[in-house]
Amino acid sequence: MSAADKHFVFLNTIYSQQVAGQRERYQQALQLFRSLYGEGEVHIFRAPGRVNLIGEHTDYNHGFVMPVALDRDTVVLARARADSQLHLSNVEAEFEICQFEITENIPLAPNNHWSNYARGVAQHLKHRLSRPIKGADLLVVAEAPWGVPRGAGLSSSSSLTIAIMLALTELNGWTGSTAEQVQLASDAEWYVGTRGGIMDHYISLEGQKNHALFLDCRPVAGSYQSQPIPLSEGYDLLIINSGVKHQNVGGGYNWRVAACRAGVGLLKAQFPEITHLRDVQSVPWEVLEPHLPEKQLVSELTAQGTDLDDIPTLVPEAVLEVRAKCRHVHSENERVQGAIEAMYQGNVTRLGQLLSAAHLSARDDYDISCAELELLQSFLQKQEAVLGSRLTGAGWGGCMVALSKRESSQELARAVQAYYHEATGIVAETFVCQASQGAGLLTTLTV
Ligand code: NG1
Repeated sequence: MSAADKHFVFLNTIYSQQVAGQRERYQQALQLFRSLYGEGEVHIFRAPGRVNLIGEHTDYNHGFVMPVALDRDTVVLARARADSQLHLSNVEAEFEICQFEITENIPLAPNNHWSNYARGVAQHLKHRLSRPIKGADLLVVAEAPWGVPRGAGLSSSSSLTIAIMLALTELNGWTGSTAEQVQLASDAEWYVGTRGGIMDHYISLEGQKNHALFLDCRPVAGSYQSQPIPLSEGYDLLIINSGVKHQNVGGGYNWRVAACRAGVGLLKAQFPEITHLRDVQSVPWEVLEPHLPEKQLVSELTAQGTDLDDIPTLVPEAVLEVRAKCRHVHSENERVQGAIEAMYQGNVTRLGQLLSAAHLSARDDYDISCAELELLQSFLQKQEAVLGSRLTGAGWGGCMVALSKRESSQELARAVQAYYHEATGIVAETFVCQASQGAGLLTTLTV
């Protein structure tokens, strides 16, 4: 083994395939770091994206999810600075270099600038430190084909947020529990504008090789319960990217968060103690339904006491589909519980059925599908090799996940690509999910 190879032994543990390509990726990044920031010590951090097997839009309702960490990731090279500036570069030229001072109140950069994730992390870390913060020189490495595809429902934003958070917290000697780290990252994404949940940050930190993670998103005594569940032998999770990009900073996502909160507000008349939809999970849906209107105006909901003030883009004249949105959350939590049972029993047929049922609920009740995803779903549902399939992630584009027989996955990938290209003119990226380990500091070396 050469001296250079010794630095990269961690690659064999993390990546199951194309290790030589990964080595080249890391080496090129180190060279670029040196040319941007000069010689010296460099820490390398990595945070994976995720595919969510089942449990969509349940996390911010304190419900159940079942994500898998991917081997597609964001890598951040970092060095502490003597001042409190953050200098941010990216291996991809489209992301412009920028720098800012880390204060308690960092202004958002306009037009959804990519640096906002770093700004969010830096500001919220500053709030947590009782001493002056150290700035950093950072280089972000998340280019295709190794990075998490962006806007594809695979949590590219959270993998970026987590990798930057690990860098800044390590350089500043801040050690938090997993729940505290998750909270910091989640606060950072709220700063950017998504009123999201904690699933993506948790799985990015806690993912395990060859496993999905069942996660209960309700905090108990300041931490979360999770359980790794082995992925079924002989079956693959095939990911198909529709190429239709989505963004959560805006109406679609946040209005659904609002509809769920409205449901909680209305159910409080019968169940005064509840704070999230999860708190009525054990109540049969038939009992809940009569208390939830099909549609209600935001102005009426706020007049009745539901707090929706912090939801970006929500206007008083907006109409929220409260009943259908709550029904999805309630039924999806049941499906996740069914999926755990099916996985433990090795009942892939049942697991597949639950995935397909989750898609219908996401499409009809949560209304987060789109024409391109429906084309993919109708094709996948007809394939003998597919046990079940669904849209994954926030929706409105992004990816499908199909549970497929391993011996047929490659053929299926080619067939779905050909069909989709013929129908839409879009070349869909497809890949088999390699469940990877969670985020961390990989190594420290000198360039
Ligand atoms: P994606 O798919 O990466 O946009 C978003 C939220 C999750 C979760 C899912 C839907 C963030 C950072 N991510 O993920 O928390 O709510 O949608 O299940 O808010």
